[in-house]
Amino acid sequence: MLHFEQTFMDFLLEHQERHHRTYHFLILMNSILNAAKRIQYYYLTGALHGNLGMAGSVNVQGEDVMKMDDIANEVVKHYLERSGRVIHAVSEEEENIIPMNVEGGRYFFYYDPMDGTSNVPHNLPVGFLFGIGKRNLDGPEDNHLRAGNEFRAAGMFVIPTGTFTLALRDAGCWRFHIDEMMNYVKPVRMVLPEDRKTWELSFNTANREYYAAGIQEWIRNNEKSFVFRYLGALAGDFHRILRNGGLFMYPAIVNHPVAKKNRPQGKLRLMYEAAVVAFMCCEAGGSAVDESGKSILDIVPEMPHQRTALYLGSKPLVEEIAGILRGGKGPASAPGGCR
Ligand code: AHM
Ligand code: MG
Repeated sequence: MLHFEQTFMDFLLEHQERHHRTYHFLILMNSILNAAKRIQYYYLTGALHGNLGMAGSVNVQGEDVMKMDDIANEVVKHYLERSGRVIHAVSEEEENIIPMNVEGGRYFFYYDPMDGTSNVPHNLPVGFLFGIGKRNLDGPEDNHLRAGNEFRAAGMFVIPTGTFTLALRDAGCWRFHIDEMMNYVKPVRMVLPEDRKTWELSFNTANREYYAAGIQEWIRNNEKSFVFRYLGALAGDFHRILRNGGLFMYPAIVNHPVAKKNRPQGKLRLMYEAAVVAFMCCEAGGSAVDESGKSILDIVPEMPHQRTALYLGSKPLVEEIAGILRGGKGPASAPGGCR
């Protein structure tokens, strides 16, 4: 008996039809899928074609650029431009906002084409993360950088494992797997489990002595209750949390003995890393806050490459952490940190 899984595109067509939406978002998503499949191909064959090394340049973040960073960025830009639907894009790999179809476009696109680059030389999992905002159709558009709570959708591909997770505003968070025809298929709704049995903790333990005192204390008091997992690629680490529940964190570094190694603003980038996973996490029933205990989704970006600390995952844990970070003060945003 032949068995056919529903494809991502069929899933999305049905969703758009049910909600009386236009085809523009479908065209954009088709371009994103094309980009992801091409990145997947370059990454799978990267070791054979010598693409897993350094590019020899430094990016806007002051980090050494890898060949795969450049390849993935070019691929995404190509497909976004071709879609004709993007007003402007923000890429981790480019200092300036990238103008696209400024007059006729409909969406704003924020992306990290190759997240978790320390895994690249090993050909281990990396991510392609993106958030999508939309033009104001009810009045004049000021082209401001969208906060997470203005996103219409956000998603991540874990490459090369062939998984794709997409959250649609007020319509849940869905996971797909790539099949032998390179189609993403078999939608499964992701909801963070309430049962603590599977909950995990995920953070770079090498930094723990440099976190704020309250966070260090929380770790000491709680770590024995959880298993510990850390891949070093946000997409992969969050992928696990979405299924198993728990807490991913990349706290601010505030107690490093070498002052210049402190990162009071955190490490991860707001627009195309933290806000993307926060939006997905909220659609899956979780939440996310920054170092002041404020919802990540409420942070209005002032700069495209702004950084933030990130605490992300199961609501009870994020709430507990947020309470510590707020120093006993009331919630800085909606309970749970979601819309
Ligand atoms: P990148 O975009 O330069 O790869 O950095 C972002 C990554 C995240 O994917 C990951 O969660 C974190 O940085 C890992 O940092 P560290 O190596 O300090 O643990
Ligand atoms: Mg990144």
